[in-house]
Amino acid sequence: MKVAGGQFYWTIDPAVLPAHTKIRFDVTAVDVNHGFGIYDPDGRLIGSVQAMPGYVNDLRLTFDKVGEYRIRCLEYCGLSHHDMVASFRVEEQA
Ligand SMILES: [Cu+2]
Repeated sequence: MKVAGGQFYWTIDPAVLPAHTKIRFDVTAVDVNHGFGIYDPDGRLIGSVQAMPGYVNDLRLTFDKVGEYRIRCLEYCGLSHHDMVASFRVEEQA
């Protein structure tokens, strides 16, 4: 899964991930440091890693709950920091 943080958005690809499978997030930033934080469908923070320009940091997680996961920025990065919200879905594999 490729992740990039920028002022003030996240780009993530793909937007749907398979459940019960180890996922590697390759996380970078296009401008300043951001904090990539993942919240599960119950709103619990389940993982985070720094998003830094010029670096790719990886985070490996396995999702056992299907549903909508939210991404928030955990590092203050400017005026619209709070708008850095994105999401992806976890689904059972066919
Ligand atoms: Cu931020």
